[in-house]
Amino acid sequence: MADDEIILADLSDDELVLQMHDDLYDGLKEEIEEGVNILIARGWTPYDTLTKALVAGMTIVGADFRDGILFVPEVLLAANAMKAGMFILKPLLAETGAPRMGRMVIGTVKGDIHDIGKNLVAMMMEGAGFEVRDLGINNSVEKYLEALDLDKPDILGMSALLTTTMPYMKVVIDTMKEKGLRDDYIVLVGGAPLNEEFSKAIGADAYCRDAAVAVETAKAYMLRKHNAISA
Ligand code: B1M
Repeated sequence: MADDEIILADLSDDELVLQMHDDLYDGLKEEIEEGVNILIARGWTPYDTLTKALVAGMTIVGADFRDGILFVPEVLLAANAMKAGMFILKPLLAETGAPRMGRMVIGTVKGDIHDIGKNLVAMMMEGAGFEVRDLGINNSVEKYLEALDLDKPDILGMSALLTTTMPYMKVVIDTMKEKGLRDDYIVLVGGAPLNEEFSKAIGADAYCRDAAVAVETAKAYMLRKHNAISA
């Protein structure tokens, strides 16, 4: 063992979280897995582990990617490490015993391969009691419509991380309108470049800033839907 090797288990919580930010930055998958396991063993909630260790680390990666300090290969490694950590947390987030809330179909739009945020939303929605079908990335309007027809979800969720792909959400919503389907579904949208104004302009029901907001928004809409049915 090298003298300067860091033993993750010897670090305090704060030191470990900072070290995990560094490890995520360096794309160190095994270290991220170990860090997640240590935090969970120390009694951290899956949600805190996810947001404070992983999502916060990814924010640093995002800033340096934007500033040209990191490039696609490095960001891919970071994304892989992040996914490995999320993989450990997924069953823990789903184990909340929450009552069945409703059904959601979610996917990243055509031309866009970013899926970490969308995966996180899917995980948190499952944890909150929603049945989720994840369509993955690069979804055409036809794929969304096919899933709506097949699954009859309450909610359609769309994710876009690029300014060039976010307009595709409007293509999907406009096609739903043309086919007379729009009002049959709650349409929630999210992704870093979106905002409330954009969501209104394209005719979505709501913009969700993050996964926690997506869960709260979905719950609120489901409550409204149930109240409307029973009224
Ligand atoms: Co890309 N990328 N990327 N990238 N990438 C961004 C988005 C970018 C902002 C980086 C930057 O320049 N700062 C920039 C977009 C600029 C723009 O459009 N204005 C960018 C670019 C340019 C690109 C490429 C074009 C780079 C290139 O090839 N030259 C290319 C595009 C590929 C394509 O899609 N066609 C590309 C590729 C990649 C990688 C493959 C290397 C990798 C993706 C790996 C993967 O996802 N499997 C990647 C990554 C990792 C990023 C950053 C660094 C991180 C994204 C992420 O995972 N964040 C990103 C920088 C950034 O966002 N700051 C960047 C963590 C995640 C938890 O947050 O995704 O925002 P986020 O999700 C949040 C909320 O947004 C919300 O909840 C989530 C959880 O809280 N949310 C939803 C998201 N979807 C939702 C759906 C909902 C509700 C809420 O439905 C109801």
